[in-house]
Amino acid sequence: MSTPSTQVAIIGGGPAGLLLSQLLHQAGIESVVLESRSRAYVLGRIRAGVLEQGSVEVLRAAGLGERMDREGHPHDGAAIVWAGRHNYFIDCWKYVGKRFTTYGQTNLQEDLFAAADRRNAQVLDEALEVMPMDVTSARPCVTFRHAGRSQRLDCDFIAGCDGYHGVSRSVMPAAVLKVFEKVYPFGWLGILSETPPLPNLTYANHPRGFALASMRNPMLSRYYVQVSLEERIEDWPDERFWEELKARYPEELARAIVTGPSIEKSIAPLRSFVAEPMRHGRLFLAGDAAHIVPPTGAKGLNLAISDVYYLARALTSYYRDGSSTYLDSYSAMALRRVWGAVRFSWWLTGLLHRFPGMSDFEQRAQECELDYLARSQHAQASVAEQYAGMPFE
Ligand code: FAS
Ligand code: PHB
Repeated sequence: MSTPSTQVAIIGGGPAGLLLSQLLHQAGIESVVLESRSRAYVLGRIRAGVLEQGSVEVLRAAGLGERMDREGHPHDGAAIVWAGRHNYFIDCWKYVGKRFTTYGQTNLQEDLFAAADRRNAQVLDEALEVMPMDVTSARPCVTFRHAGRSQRLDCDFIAGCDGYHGVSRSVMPAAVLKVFEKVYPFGWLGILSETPPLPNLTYANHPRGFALASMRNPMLSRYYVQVSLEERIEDWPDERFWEELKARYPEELARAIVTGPSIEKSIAPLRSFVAEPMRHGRLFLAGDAAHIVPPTGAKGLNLAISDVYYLARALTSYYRDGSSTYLDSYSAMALRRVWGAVRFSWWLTGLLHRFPGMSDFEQRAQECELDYLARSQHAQASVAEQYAGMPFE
């Protein structure tokens, strides 16, 4: 039997991998997605909730807008409360004429799977021991085990969409790959509850720690509180979570928080991570395989979407016009946007969280910066344009 081949082998069936497969299909380019987990496992991960306007436009153009437009909720901006009294609004609509949409990553993943099924896409679940090979040659391939058999997939290009713990980065030589990393001394304890959310996404800076009120739909709320890395889920019964969350919001907002049983509860560590370059030969990294941001700026999923938008455009230009211009500029172009989001997420995390060992002076300085943001239209415009998402190149 001849070795199966495709034009683009995609490692990872999360949002980056499946969206890339969808965009390539629209351009008439064949791909095969190799995902190590089951579909149920991928759908069971509760993650992002905010889509920038640029991401919404990419998803609509990819034919993924129908349910998102029906069930997603547009927002002019997000609120920040601090020192128990102020309320400052990151007004994206006022300053940059853009809205963001709250729409859970789980819903997007379901939509991506449904679109893949409609087009009979080649998505191999539970593909194990996936390994990109010969990525600097003209005929790379991917080896893997599936259905008990060792297999090889020949291809023109490999897209490493396999997330932070994936395999793709590992085939880049140490002399080529440079990583930048910062680990934060706290995590986010997040819950989902079938309760009506607050009207606005609301970030809280409080001496007890950061908190965030978000939503998935009018009857599904998503809340987070900053916790130390030593915390364990079993030490956080719902009652303790709700009490701590309310303690971090001003009285009138705390009273408005509707509590209820959690249907999901998890602790996520926070890190900033960037791998450069995002290309090695015919291997291209996209999404969390290349970068991780603390979720404070709601950038992780949006960066995965912008990477994939750039990579799909580059591959389309190569196959349609025979041009390698976008392929050759992919890494530098994607990294410009990545570093902009990484810096903004780092800055907003520093502004809103209580760092262990932080002095009263530093807490006051944080609150002073928030007071400045609340007073300065110029500062507000800068935060709004970064939160809304910078334009694609
Ligand atoms: P993903 O990690 O989603 O997908 C990679 C896929 O590759 C996975 O399905 C994995 O199973 C598969 N894979 C891994 N190794 C493989 C291998 N060797 N072979 C084959 N397949 C392999 N972002 C936000 O914007 N807001 C948030 O609130 C937010 N919360 C988050 C909470 C958590 C706990 C985590 C981990 C991330 C969160 N993120 C958030 C970021 C998240 O949404 C990512 O940015 C997004 O999932 C990126 O998508 P992918 O790049 O596709 O990576
Ligand atoms: C979420 O809804 O999960 C969410 C919203 C905003 C963030 C992070 C997470 O900054």
